[in-house]
Amino acid sequence: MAKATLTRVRGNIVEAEVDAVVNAANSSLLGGGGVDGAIHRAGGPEILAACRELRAGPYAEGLRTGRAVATTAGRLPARWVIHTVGPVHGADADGALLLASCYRDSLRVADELGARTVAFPAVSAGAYGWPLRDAARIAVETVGETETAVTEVRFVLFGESAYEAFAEQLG
Ligand code: AR6
Repeated sequence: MAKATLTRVRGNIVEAEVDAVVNAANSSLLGGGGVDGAIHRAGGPEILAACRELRAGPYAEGLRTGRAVATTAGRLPARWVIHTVGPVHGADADGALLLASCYRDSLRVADELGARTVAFPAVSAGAYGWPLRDAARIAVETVGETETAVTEVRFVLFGESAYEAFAEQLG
């Protein structure tokens, strides 16, 4: 095990040519807006079908905040989607720990899959209201200190301000 190389690009995560893309999902695993909506739209119905199977089986209660689980990536260029549930900003005293856990658990799942390249969005920094600068700091610090067989973690940022926030953390 080693540490991944961290990179960042502007763009739409559904287009990322990586082994696995991470989805900023919600605990229902049944879709939503933002990254989640874009992934299901571009990846097609196979992803939702796989999520429904998870809900019918081991994830009957949904996916807990801070945890991650993988499905097929359907028609996306990636092989897998790793769904993780970020914390809603301000909803939990240990929200920062939960946000760090999203990155750590997603990398654990990536290692189980044998994924070597993984694209992350800025989890929790959209609908869930996490301030971008802090979201970027937690993302970069956590990935930077996690032992993994993943060789590249690519942060795929939609807006200019998200890109700048990650650029500042990555130096
Ligand atoms: N590619 C890359 N980044 C994106 C994309 C995209 N296609 N679309 C949005 N972003 P969000 P959250 C950025 O709201 O805060 C959903 O409804 C966005 O600008 O997707 O974790 C889920 O179902 C922001 O910087 O995720 C949940 O209910 C970041 O990605 C809830 O939203 C995350 O924004 C999760 O909220």
